[in-house]
Amino acid sequence: MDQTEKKKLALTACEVRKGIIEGVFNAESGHPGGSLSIAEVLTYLYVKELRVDPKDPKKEDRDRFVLSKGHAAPALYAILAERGFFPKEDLKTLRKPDSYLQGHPNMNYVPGVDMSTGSLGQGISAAVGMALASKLQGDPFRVYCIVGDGELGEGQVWEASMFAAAKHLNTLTVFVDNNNLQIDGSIEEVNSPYPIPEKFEAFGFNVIEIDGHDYDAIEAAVEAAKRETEKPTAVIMKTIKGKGVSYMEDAVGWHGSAPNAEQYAAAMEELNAQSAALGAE
Ligand SMILES: Cc1ncc(C[n+]2csc(CCOP(=O)(O)OP(=O)(O)O)c2C)c(N)n1
Ligand SMILES: [Mg+2]
Repeated sequence: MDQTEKKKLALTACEVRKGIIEGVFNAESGHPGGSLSIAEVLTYLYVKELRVDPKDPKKEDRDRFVLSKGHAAPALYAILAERGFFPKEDLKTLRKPDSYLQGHPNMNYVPGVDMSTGSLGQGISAAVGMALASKLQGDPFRVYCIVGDGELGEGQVWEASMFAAAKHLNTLTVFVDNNNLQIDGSIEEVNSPYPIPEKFEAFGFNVIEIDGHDYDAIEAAVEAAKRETEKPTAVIMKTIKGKGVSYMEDAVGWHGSAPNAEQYAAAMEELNAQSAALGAE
């Protein structure tokens, strides 16, 4: 990927991060940490890869995306707004009683959302069903799904994975956001899913390990998954929870709490500085 393209993606990821902070600050609640850790992969998918049309969000042969870790909705809303599915201004209505942008994504109200999620473990099962539907129709679309590393503690993830491999669902790519933290501690302390790559391999997946903040690595993984003809692909992404807002990085306390006014100002200042360093006006 050339430097100009990388810069463009990085600028978009900065906008996604600002959208996340804007949302949770105005809501006075929500999940900034696990939203910030997936800004790069979401940006890559929605800017470069997914065949989706904001003017026709339910187009039948569109690629599907399922945010299985549904609490990271602020990140999904921010990239959907960037991509033109709805106005960016609406990000400030996150979690307000009359808003369509609730704390977890609802496919019935939010343009661009393919699956309602929030109960961990269920999204990947829906994604597997979509990939099976695609296969039965001769593979007209691909399916992408993001699961959390804490979410791997849900047995349903492994039932879905076993089935995906058994049915040779090669159009399915599952990204694991391995930020090493879950709701109230490190994933090792709470209920360790390690070693993650070996588990997906044992379940019959094509497994790729990457730095989840590196666009070249994300691109290479997505392309390798598209070349795979037999197996579903699991991309295990090493990431930093809270990435981009220094005081939130790798800090478990920012899983599910909102910044106050002072913290909000500091976060926006930092993100604006990142955009400026990339050459934004
Ligand atoms: C079935 C279910 N159990 C519990 C929760 C509450 N919960 C929300 S987020 C979370 C931790 C998830 O950790 P992880 O998957 O690592 O997410 P990330 O670090 O990416 O935020 C939990 C337990 C839930 N949403 N669904
Ligand atoms: Mg996690």
